[in-house]
Amino acid sequence: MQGRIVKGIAGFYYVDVKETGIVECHAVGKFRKDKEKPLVGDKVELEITDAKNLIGSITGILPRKSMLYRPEVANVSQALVVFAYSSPDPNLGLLDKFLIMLKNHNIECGLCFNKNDIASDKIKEEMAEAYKNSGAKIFSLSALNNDLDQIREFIKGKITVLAGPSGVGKSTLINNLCPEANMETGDISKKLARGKHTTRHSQLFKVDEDTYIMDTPGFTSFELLGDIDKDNLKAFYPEFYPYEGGCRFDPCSHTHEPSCSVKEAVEEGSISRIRYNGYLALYKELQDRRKY
Ligand SMILES: Nc1nc2c(ncn2[C@@H]2O[C@H](COP(=O)(O)OP(=O)(O)OP(=O)(O)O)[C@@H](O)[C@H]2O)c(=O)[nH]1
Ligand SMILES: [Mg+2]
Ligand SMILES: [Zn+2]
Repeated sequence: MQGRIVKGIAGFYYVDVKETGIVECHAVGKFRKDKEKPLVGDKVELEITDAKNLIGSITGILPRKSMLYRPEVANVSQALVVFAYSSPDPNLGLLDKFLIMLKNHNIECGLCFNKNDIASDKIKEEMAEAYKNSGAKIFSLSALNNDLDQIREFIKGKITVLAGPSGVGKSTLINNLCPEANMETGDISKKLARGKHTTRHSQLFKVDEDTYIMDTPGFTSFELLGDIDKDNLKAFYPEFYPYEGGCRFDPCSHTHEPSCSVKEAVEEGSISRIRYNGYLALYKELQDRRKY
């Protein structure tokens, strides 16, 4: 029998099995010995030991297709980066870092701007314009609405991890996609007062057969740029690709060099100035990063 681990707490794993529903499992000793640990997202072999109470044990882990370490989760196929148009205002430096980090892990990305019910047309247009060539599929919505067909389409048949800062509406979105999730949501000021995010551990929620979505408190900003170097930062900006090779200098960092085709494209309006300024800021951050 096979299933998908949707949650792991204190040595117990909760495995979603098509035929029976959730089975509570204890990983058997062999995993400890092999230094191999079942993870949320893993597809596993299991045996049911107590059919009445749906208790079983995991006997094997199927090969992983992908692996994320913070949060620790297996087989994520794509991410949905969630930011709000306002309340909280989007921190675009952080947003770009999420896109870069996910691309660096070879994870396909959607970018969801939430709270469009309280957003001005100006900010909606600005964000659509800035991110249209960023490589991410863009969504604009209100997680409070039930009109989430585009998102359902995007996540169908996949494991999607939600990433984004506190208070943008990730748990609200999950609750609407999957009412059984019943995630705690909340006012950001109350959360800040408590010094905690509402979401505390990683868990997969089933939206449909083979379709799971994961909320995570995981990603923190300081580790987001990890092993990325200032000289390969430009590779994370698909907007620049058509202009690569057109600069006077080769290589060109597109920051200060004369006759730079990327800078010219920004002047002409073919590359978003918001994205380009973000690139300059991150480039500087990487340049100034302390070397160990
Ligand atoms: N106006 C408006 N408010 C929203 C929308 N989506 C969520 N909210 C509100 O924003 C607040 C934060 O939402 P959560 O879903 O808890 O945010 P979160 O991203 O899960 O936050 P953490 O768990 O702290 O990371 C709640 O008060 C929600 O009701 C939306 O589309 N429009
Ligand atoms: Mg949450
Ligand atoms: Zn250049």
